[in-house]
Amino acid sequence: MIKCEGCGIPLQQEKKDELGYTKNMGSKLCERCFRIRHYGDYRKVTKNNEEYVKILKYINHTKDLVLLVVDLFHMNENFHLIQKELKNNPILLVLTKRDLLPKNIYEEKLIGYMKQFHLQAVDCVIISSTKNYQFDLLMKKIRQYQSSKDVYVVGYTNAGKSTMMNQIIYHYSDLNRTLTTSMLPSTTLTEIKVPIDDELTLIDTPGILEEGSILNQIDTSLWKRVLPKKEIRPITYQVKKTQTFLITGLLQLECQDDNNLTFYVSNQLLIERKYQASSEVIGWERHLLKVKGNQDIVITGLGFIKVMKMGTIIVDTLPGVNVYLRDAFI
Ligand SMILES: Nc1nc2c(ncn2[C@@H]2O[C@H](COP(=O)(O)OP(=O)(O)OP(=O)(O)O)[C@@H](O)[C@H]2O)c(=O)[nH]1
Ligand SMILES: [Mg+2]
Repeated sequence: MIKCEGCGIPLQQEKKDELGYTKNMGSKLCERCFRIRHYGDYRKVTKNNEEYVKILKYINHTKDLVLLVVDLFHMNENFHLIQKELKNNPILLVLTKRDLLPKNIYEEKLIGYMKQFHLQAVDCVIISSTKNYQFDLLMKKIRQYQSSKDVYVVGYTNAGKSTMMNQIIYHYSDLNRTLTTSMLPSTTLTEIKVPIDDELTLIDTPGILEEGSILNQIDTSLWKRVLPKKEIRPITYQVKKTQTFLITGLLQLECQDDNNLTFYVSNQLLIERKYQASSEVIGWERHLLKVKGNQDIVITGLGFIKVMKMGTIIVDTLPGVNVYLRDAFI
């Protein structure tokens, strides 16, 4: 069986509308990967997490080292599934997309933040694939902790697993291939084994789906503005009495007390301030939040807003989007 080099799906020539279709079996890529790479033409694939559980169970049985890749900006804090299924594997935590967070943040603080999840990781490393940051350290740690040749790469969809693997392929192997990456969920479709050298084979996996992300509710044309590509410039507002902040089409936030808010969202989004209370938006969902202070309001897929003081905040956003409070990350 010949597999697509980009996403791992078996190639086929019979069914044009199904995954794996290629006009030419000599080509190394399926049509979907070809179109993502050359035209930025995203074809969404809907996968379910049952398939993913099967993969995790298999990985658990191997007892091999797992690189758990976590996106520092869109951190999904639900690690239950991974913790439950990967009890037998040593886990090396890889916090990626460091380039998106402001430079002046202490990395020890980010690593310390992860402790609350009790992931029992053997170690942790912070990287940026787009800036090729700390890859020598990552490779050193992989070689230090690997228990066999095989090392699995797991995490949520869009975390940056395949992009990280491409950097490793480019800088640490003699291979001339790249995995398909994109801002769309479920880019990688099956496990992809990549022999880096005689001692190391990395195995990329499809990402676990993220429920409650705002990205699931908006058109892919808007994704480019919602997903930051470069370092986020946080924007801070001093709030006196009730004020409302608007990000058109995505979010409305009413702060009812004197407070200090810092928005960590893509700088391609415009934040408007109004010196008045908000009114409910038809068709949106309203979240009433009692903030203790020094907490973040996370809007999954969009970013987070750090709230310094105690107070009441109302968030209106698209239905089905996960909105929650956490201890301040930064
Ligand atoms: N700024 C920044 N973007 C990154 C980095 N790593 C990955 N990305 C972007 O994140 C998006 C997702 O990357 P992928 O490598 O396709 O993610 P994945 O984890 O393989 O996703 P699935 O295959 O769907 O599970 C792409 O738009 C990448 O360009 C990074 O270090 N910094
Ligand atoms: Mg991938």
